[in-house]
This record gives sequence, structure tokens and C-alpha cells, in this order.
Amino acid sequence: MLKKTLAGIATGALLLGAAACGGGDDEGGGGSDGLVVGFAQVGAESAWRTANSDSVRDSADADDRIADLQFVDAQQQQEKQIEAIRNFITQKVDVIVLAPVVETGWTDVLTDAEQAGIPVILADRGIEEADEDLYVTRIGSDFVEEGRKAGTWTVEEFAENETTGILQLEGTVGSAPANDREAGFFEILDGEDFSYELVDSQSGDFTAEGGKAVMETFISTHGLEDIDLLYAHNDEMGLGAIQAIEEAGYEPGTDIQIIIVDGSKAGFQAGVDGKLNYIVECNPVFGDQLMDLVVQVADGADVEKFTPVVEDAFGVDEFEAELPNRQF
Ligand code: GYE
Repeated sequence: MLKKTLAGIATGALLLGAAACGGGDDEGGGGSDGLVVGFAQVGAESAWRTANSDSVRDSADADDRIADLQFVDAQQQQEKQIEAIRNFITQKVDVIVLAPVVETGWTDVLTDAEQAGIPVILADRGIEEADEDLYVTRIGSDFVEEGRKAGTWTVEEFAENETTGILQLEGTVGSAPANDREAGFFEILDGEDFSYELVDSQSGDFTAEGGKAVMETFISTHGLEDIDLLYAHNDEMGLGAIQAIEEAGYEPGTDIQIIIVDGSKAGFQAGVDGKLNYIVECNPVFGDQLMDLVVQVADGADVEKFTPVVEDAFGVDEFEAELPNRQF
């Protein structure tokens, strides 16, 4: 805590120095009172999301360059995010941070932000390419790459199978991580000499309840005899599915192998307990990096269009050693 405060003071001092060099332009961002930032967060649907919200709030609190972070939890509803952005525009915040729940439907509201002269940073999820000019930069994960990691493990793990039966639990329909995790996964499967059947694929909306309900339907519709693998786009849906599998009298991790994406403590614990087989990490702790971007963007600095966060992937032999390192 002390370290964080000192770091905040140090960066604050740096910024004051930079402002002095720049001739003390107090317009909008970077003024001596610090920046006002509006953050339209997706919701609180997962451990990943909660850790992400905590990281952004903690970093803003500890950062003297940020006067106020206005945080809105949009409960996974795009209309609530649009409403939040309209409020931020009315209040003339310095920078808007948006974690867009889905990829499409942002043109109007982001055009309004642009016309109001308020820069927008995307945190976590991305939006469609057609609207690329309406935000300055995005910080977050490479979701296609996460899908590729899951795909690469799958083709190796089931190399000897004649045909591999797969079920997919998709994230929120139309969201960047659901679209991209699917695209990366099947890019690898289709690019290799690998025979598989996608037996079923449905959205569990990134929640445990959603994952459990969809898995119950999968089991009652298809049984598990011809299924080798469940690919769940996040931990919560995978953990919900594990419950459904156990309640139906099967052994998760053995009767059906399971991949999850995120890598929360609960996810790793399920791995240590032998209930799942591969974890693709998605890192939510990028609050400090985000605050640096906020300040740079408010100052009108040139920044990269995409700042990736560093991520890994873990197999069964690594679950136990990695569990104590998990931050969420
Ligand atoms: O994987 C999931 C959350 O957008 C990367 O959203 C994020 C995803 C994450 O609900 O758990």
C-alpha cells in the first residue's frame, strides 16, 4: 500500500514536471487538479470482471494524476453503457474508458464523444473495425491468441483420436472475447489435419448459472458418450458446467476433458482437484497500465492502437504450483 502511494506521488511529480515543460496548458486533461475519468464497465459477471474493476479502481485511487474515477457497472447491458457515456459527455469528463459488452452498435455514441472532444480508450473488449477511428487505443487481451492456445492444446491432446467430439460454451453473444476465442480455436483445428465434430455450441453469457443451464441441455440432448472435450470461454461457465456434469453422474476432467479461459483461483482449484484439463490465462490486472494510457491520451500523446497484456496457458502438471500465484 505504502509502495503504491509512493509510486503515485512519484508519477504525479513527473506529470507536474511534464506539464511545466509543456507550458502549463490546463485545457481538459492534465491540469493541476488531476483528470476526471468516466469508466463504463461491463458488469460483475465473473471473478475476472471483479478483479478488473478492483484493479482499475485501486490504480486510479493510488494515482495522483487522477482526480476522480466515475465508475458505472452496466450489468452486461449495452443500453446502460451508452447512457453512462452520454452522462460522461454531459459532465465533460477528460477521458472516457469503455469496456464494450458487445462489438457493434457504438457508432452514434462514440461519434458524440468525438464531437465533444473527449478521447475514448477501450479497456478489455474491442469493437468492430468500422468504428476503429472512434477510439484512440485499446488495452486488453488478444482473444484470438487465447483461442489459438486452446486449439493448439486440443490438437495435441486428441491427436490419436479418430474424431474428437466437442462442445463449446460461448461467452456473451456478439462480444469480442466470444467471437475471437471461437475464431482462434477453430482456426487451429481447421488448419491442422485434425478430425473433429462440433456437437453443439451455445452461449452461457459468461456466467456460472448460464454455463450450468446450457451444460444440462447439452447432456440431456446429446449425452456425453461421444463427447471428448468441453471448451468453455471463461471460468464461470466451465465451473457451472462441472456442476451439471457431476449432477448427471459423470466425472468432469475424466469422462469429458475441459478447457477454460481466465484462470481464477476457483478455476485453478478445480484443476488441482482433477476436474478440468487446460487453462488459458486472461489477465484482468491492468489498472496501472490503463492509468498511464489515460494520462498520455489526455495529453494528446501518440499511443499505440493496441496495448496487449501479458498472458500464459497452463496444463495439469502446472496447476498446483500456479494456484498460489493467482490474484483473483
Ligand atoms: O474472460 C470473462 C468476462 O472480457 C476478457 O469477460 C473479458 C471476459 C472474461 O466475463 O470472464
